[in-house]
Amino acid sequence: GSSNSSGRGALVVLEGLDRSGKSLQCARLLSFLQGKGHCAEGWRFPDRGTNVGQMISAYLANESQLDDRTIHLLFSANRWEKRGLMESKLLSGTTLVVDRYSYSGVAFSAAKGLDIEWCKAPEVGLLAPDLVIYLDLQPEKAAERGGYGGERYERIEFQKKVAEHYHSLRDPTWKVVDGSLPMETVEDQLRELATNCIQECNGKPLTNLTW
Ligand code: Z5A
Ligand code: MG
Repeated sequence: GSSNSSGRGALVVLEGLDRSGKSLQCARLLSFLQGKGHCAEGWRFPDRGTNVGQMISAYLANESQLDDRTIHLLFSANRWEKRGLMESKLLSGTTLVVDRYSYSGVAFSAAKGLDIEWCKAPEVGLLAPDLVIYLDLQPEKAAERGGYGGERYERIEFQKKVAEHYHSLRDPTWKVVDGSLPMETVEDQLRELATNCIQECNGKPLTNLTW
């Protein structure tokens, strides 16, 4: 798309349980923004394209075993290795629509029983999102959608624990959208949230996650 008239791009993050509709809505939001002439890219974490990402991918597919803290730090390292590129894209005016971020990192590892403060620590200093959209969906309803695949965390009992941890991470700046609504309704809400965010973050400096 064309470059934004002035200022930096927005860091927009979608979070939510498995099957809550993140990937679908990221793709739809991205094409909406590009259609409106915004310079925007779709990103996702884990980014399976790097060496670290390939280790994560093998772990998720149950092709390798890693200690809980080790895989936690790899997920974090996968964001750190992309931090510089994210920053330069944002500063040059590109809006990033990101499918999962640090909140997934903390919620999933804490659901395994790791101390939540320990889980947050390696995320400190990564770029802070301008907007976090949480697609809220009951784990039972999520499980009804298309069925889980064979990846490591795709079990309902585990997803319930993840939901509890997401809940404790929520702060008043998060925009919670009912993920059980029809796709088009969710899509409309995301369009409005993202459009407002892009306008508002114009002129605001980029900040880091502090927790
Ligand atoms: N993980 C971690 O542990 N630590 C980290 O730091 C990070 C991630 C970043 C892989 O992530 C795993 O990594 C994930 C968290 C962990 N583990 N789990 N479980 P991933 O992003 O690669 O996971 P994914 O499998 O690609 O995506 P997903 O989360 O499972 O799904 P989604 O993207 O939220 O949903 P979707 O694919 O858009 O939609 C799912 C289905 O629902 C699909 O058939 C849609 O057509 C349907 N759908 C979507 N919206 C609706 C509505 N509104 N109504 C009805 N049906 C709908
Ligand atoms: Mg997805």
